[in-house]
Amino acid sequence: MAQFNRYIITAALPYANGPVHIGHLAGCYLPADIYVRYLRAKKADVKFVCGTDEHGVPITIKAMKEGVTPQDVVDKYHKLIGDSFAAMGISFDIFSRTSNPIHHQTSQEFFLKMYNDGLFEEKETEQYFDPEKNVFLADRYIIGTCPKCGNDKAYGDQCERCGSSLSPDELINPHSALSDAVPVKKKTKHWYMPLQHYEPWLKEWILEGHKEWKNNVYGQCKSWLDNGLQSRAMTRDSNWGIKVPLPDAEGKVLYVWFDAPIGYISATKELTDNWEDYWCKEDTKLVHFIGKDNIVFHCIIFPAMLKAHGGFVVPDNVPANEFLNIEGEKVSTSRNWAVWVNDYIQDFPDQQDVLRYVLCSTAPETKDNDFTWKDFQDRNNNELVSIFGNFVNRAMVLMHKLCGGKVPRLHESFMDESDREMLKEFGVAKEKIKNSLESYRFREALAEVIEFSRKGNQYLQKNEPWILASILEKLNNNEKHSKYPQYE
Ligand code: B3M
Ligand code: ZN
Repeated sequence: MAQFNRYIITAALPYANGPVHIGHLAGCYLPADIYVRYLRAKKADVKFVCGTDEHGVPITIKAMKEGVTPQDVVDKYHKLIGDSFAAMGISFDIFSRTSNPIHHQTSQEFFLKMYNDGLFEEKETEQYFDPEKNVFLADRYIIGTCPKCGNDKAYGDQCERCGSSLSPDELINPHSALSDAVPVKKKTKHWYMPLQHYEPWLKEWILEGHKEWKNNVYGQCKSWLDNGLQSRAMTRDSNWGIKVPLPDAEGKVLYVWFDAPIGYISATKELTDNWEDYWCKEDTKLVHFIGKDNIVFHCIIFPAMLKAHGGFVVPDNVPANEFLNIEGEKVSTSRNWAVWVNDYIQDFPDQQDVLRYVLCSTAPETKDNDFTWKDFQDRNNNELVSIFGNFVNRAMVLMHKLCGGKVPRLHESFMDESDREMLKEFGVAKEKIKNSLESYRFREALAEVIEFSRKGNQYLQKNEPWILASILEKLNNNEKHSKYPQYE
């Protein structure tokens, strides 16, 4: 096992086109935050980076729907999302944004290095084009009737009513979402990354070298690699994004999945001058926390980019979670079926820990899981308050009554069998919690905390130190605890 001397922990950059919901928290941000807090508690050298992903089609679609500029959209949601995370105690060292100049520069340099090393293929293909607006259309911008279910508002990549994935050719009556014009095909040039060249390395690195990755992550990687990788365009036709830094590239921007993960590097640059320690030294542990829909980008495409560019570490782990459903149904932005974090904070101010507790204990770590308000209530009342809260509260109150508010020194001579047993349990629980956290099993770690609290409550119940506390209180009304062994 490699020895790591510092950590760079990333959490997926949310698109700045809408608020975040509790599924995002449970899937990615909360586990990342717990892991980072654990590392900080161990006094590890760690940087925790995130920020908003402000390019790509999702942003421009949102702007179009709302009749505002993409810049308006990203400004609004960068603030809203950042505030939500801050209110929920997600303790990033930096929450940056991919519209920052330092990110544009970092991404362009990354692209240029790969370009100059001859790592792209230049290819001309036919793409859909809006003859009225004079722009190329991403598949999402083409609307028509779904051949499967008849929905007349299906997108060129997917029908949101029946869930079929589509290509623009399959749509009946295709038209541009920008102008209603019928799209035509037009030639356009792009820069492709031949991912197949990195296949042998990826197979060796992941399939042989990282068998410890979570089953859902390893399985997806294996299926991508078994199916064979292909060249993938790393540029797009758009006027929103990071300009392709080449002379003959008017109207071309970097593919959002090319620039967004580089955002982790740019954010680290923005955070600290010694950013290279975190990205280029072999004894750094890089961990990407993400949701399952981002696996291929973080396990295959971005590592291939890092490898191609050279000089960077690659992730040691990518602990992706599955999805959290709400009351038995999949989250849907279009149907507004979600618990939005900003709404929760408004409705339950000062109740962040309850939500953190519930989301951690029901996190979709190995399969999709369900969030219900009934379960939220039960877990709060029956676990967080009555077991953990009760234990901590009793311990604190007793410490104040019996030990003058200080953690007492251990006096071997006052200990009986049950004390020794409890101390042993404490050591065992600590070891278990540590192991669970280090293998990204946060539910298991939390369950162990509750189990230990349960035992702690039983121990207190049996020993009834509050009886002693009340006797002492009566005896020492004025004279402070002087007859009782003093603790330092
Ligand atoms: N913005 C997708 C998402 O929010 C994308 C993640 C980027 S991580 C580099 O799910
Ligand atoms: Zn359909």
